[in-house]
Amino acid sequence: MDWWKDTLIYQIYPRSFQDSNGDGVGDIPGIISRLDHLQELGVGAIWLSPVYKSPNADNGYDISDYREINPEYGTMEDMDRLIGEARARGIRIIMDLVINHTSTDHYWFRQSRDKNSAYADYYYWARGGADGSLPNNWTGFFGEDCWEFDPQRCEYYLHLFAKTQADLNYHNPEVLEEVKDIMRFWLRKGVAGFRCDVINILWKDSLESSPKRLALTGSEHYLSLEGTHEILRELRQVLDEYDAMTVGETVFVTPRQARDLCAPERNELNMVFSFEHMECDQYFLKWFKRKFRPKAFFDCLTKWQRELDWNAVYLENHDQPRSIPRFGSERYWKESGKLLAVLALTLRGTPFIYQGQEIGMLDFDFTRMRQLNDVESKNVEKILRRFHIPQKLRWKIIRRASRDNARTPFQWTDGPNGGFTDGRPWLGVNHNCERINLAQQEADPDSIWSWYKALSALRRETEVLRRGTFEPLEAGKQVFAYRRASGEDACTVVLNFSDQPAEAAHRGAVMMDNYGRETFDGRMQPWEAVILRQGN
Ligand code: TEU
Ligand code: CA
Repeated sequence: MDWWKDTLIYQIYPRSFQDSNGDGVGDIPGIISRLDHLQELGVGAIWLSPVYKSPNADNGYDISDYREINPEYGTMEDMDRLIGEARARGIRIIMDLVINHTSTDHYWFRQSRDKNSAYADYYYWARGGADGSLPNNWTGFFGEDCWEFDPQRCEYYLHLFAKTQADLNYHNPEVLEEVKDIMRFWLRKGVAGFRCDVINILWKDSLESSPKRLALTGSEHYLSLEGTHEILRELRQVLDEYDAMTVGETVFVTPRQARDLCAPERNELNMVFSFEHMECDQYFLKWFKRKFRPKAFFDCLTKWQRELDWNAVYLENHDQPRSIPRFGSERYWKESGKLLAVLALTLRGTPFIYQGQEIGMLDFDFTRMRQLNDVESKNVEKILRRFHIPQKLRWKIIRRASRDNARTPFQWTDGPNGGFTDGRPWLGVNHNCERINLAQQEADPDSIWSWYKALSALRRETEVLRRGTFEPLEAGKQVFAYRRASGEDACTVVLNFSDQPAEAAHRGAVMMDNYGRETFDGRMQPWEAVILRQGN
């Protein structure tokens, strides 16, 4: 029960983790060959970004068959072997469940193009206006119209993401039954649960136009509605047959909505990925970056820590730029990488580490749009062009916020392509792999990797760091301090988010300090992070 509360979860983006056959694309045999790396880190579960059959318009988030493995990644035998090999190392597998939409290549969608087929109502189909207008005025997540005309059916279908990601219609009860079958299929194979993609937007209450004219027009018709809660409670029954866990990716949730989605007594999700702390460096949309303000970040984290009893804790994933240049400092790469590790592993909740975070990987070093792959970045660049934004500014915007920042291949060695592939990588390897790579950090007891290992071990051995309460102590311009307590036991964490030294009011015996300090008198170096036994 609640095994996921004591576990460190590691996210793998399979395309970029490890290639095993020289085709430049990461694959399942590649993952198997690196399981020892994860075991050393003390990972208890892997969240695998989608490996299902997919035409890859959105790198697997557009699924064309939920019961098949994308041949680029391997076979179902490889997948079964991965589950077994991971289990042998005490590592569970969590699959990505993408059920808001399917690829338009999916059999259901192809059938759905025929109004008389059994699949006719699997998606949201609607007629446009007589004047040639779209069925409604909603806008999509990837910056384009969210309706596409299908010449065969002579109607439009709804797609809140890319054109080839058609939204499933949960008003049709058969869709939910299909999803339950898919879940059983994977649970029977021995997976431990699911990360549920954009799970709080499943239920659309109507397709009416919206009077709001902001970005995401129409979202009041699908964000965290009661219909979604009902679906989640039904899915929970399947999950309970297998004691499985779920973490929901929930866009635009407030703490209150998050609580309704994951309060244990409501039997929906176990935890959610919320986004608010990822928005401290933007105005309204992620494309409009502002300077990172540590204080706003601390306050936001504190709010979420207090309002939810338990939640997923993350600083990186495949949709977000890397955390060091964003919340830390490239100048103090190692120090701030270690500080962010402390933050991620000592807040209350289940920590999710994204591949490469444990060696301090940085954003891509591309110089041209052509080097990018992500559908979202390409769409947005097109829009910026349409608005006559000059090339230099377009590039600046894309470069800072593109999802490809975190999708460059894992840097294993300082060799060709960072040891990721013998062939031509599907997305460029960062040239800094000469400096930032696992092999080098394995040999260095003072590396970010060694620090992650030590922290992970400390967390495993220290109950209060896993299960203790969270009490905020200080959230200033640069210092963030909090206490974790449980019965007689307590730890205090003090973090200096700055290139400048700081003074903190906390004292205590040092458990870990990224400057190797053994006693702590409150004076802090740039990006110093310290965990104190007891303390206040
Ligand atoms: O992401 C949902 C989502 O809304 C954002 O995180 C999105 O990726 C983007 O950053 C908005 O600017 C999930 C997946 O994590 C993402 O990779 C998929 O592309 C998306 O759903 C569609 O399945
Ligand atoms: Ca491969």
